[in-house]
Amino acid sequence: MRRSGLPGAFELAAEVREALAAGAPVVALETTILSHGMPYPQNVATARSLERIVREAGAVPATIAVIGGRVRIGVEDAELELLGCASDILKLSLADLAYAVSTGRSGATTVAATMFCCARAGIEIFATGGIGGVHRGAERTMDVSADLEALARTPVAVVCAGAKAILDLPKTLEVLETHGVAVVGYCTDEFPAFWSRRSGLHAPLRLDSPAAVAHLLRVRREVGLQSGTVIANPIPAESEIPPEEMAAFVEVAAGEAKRAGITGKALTPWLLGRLLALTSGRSLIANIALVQENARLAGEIACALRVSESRSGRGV
Ligand code: PSU
Ligand code: MN
Repeated sequence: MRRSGLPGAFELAAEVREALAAGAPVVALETTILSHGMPYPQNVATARSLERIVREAGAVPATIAVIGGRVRIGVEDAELELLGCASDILKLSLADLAYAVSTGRSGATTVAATMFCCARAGIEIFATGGIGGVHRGAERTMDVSADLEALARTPVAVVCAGAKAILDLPKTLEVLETHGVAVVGYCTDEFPAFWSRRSGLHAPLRLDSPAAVAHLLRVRREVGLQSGTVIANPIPAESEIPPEEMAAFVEVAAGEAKRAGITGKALTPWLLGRLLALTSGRSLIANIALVQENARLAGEIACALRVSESRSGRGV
């Protein structure tokens, strides 16, 4: 991946720049989950814990956001706080990233925008909660997350807990397959459904160790595939909300959203907020547990990738 010629709007934190230059493992973290996916102050505490977990795994965290029109690859601790509680933080997907830069605004990056920034900066692995996908009723609304478009054309690996059950998961998997995205169940044959370990849907591929995932990523790069990889890591069993139970809550929230006319980029945050209330906070506890687990696995994969590279004599 090229790192040279990083656009002027981009700013790498010193630690991230040094790690990338030395070929040390780096894991990117997105910020929409922080600004628009969880309430304050748990969101900021979670964002901090993710950086700590990535470090404990032996990698350097790079939390990505736009601050005052600058695309920051690695933000300051005080900026995590700002992203977590300021009311004017934009939700930035591919359509809005350059707008935030051109107007000098601050915004949190979605999976799609974070992947784009990773590719520009030369970061190969990033951890999040769940990817966006095809929304229920998309045959009417055409609401398909730009995350799928980014996965189609960005060679970055996204470690997630599958896709949220608020989406149409079968259609989401179909679109990923159409676009040549490698979807890997991590230690599972089933595609996980975010708050639940099971979805009833088969995971297209399966791998069982960070080393095996790292090897796949290396081969994908070597053969020149330009699409992304989804590493679907099920939520830890002790934190999950069983699928049957979650389905009832999702049904209620989705019905309410439809009646309230919530559409577009407001829909995902709105549904997450409603589910928080409907589950009496359980959805948030589950969300925090799964994203922490994903940060840990992403750190391990990033380290394994470096080991496999130095063994092959490729280095960076
Ligand atoms: N996962 C979460 N909370 C979130 C999201 C994912 O646990 O808030 C965000 C991600 O940033 C993802 C975005 O990219 O939701 C998808 O939004 P949309 O469906 O509008 O593309
Ligand atoms: Mn959408």
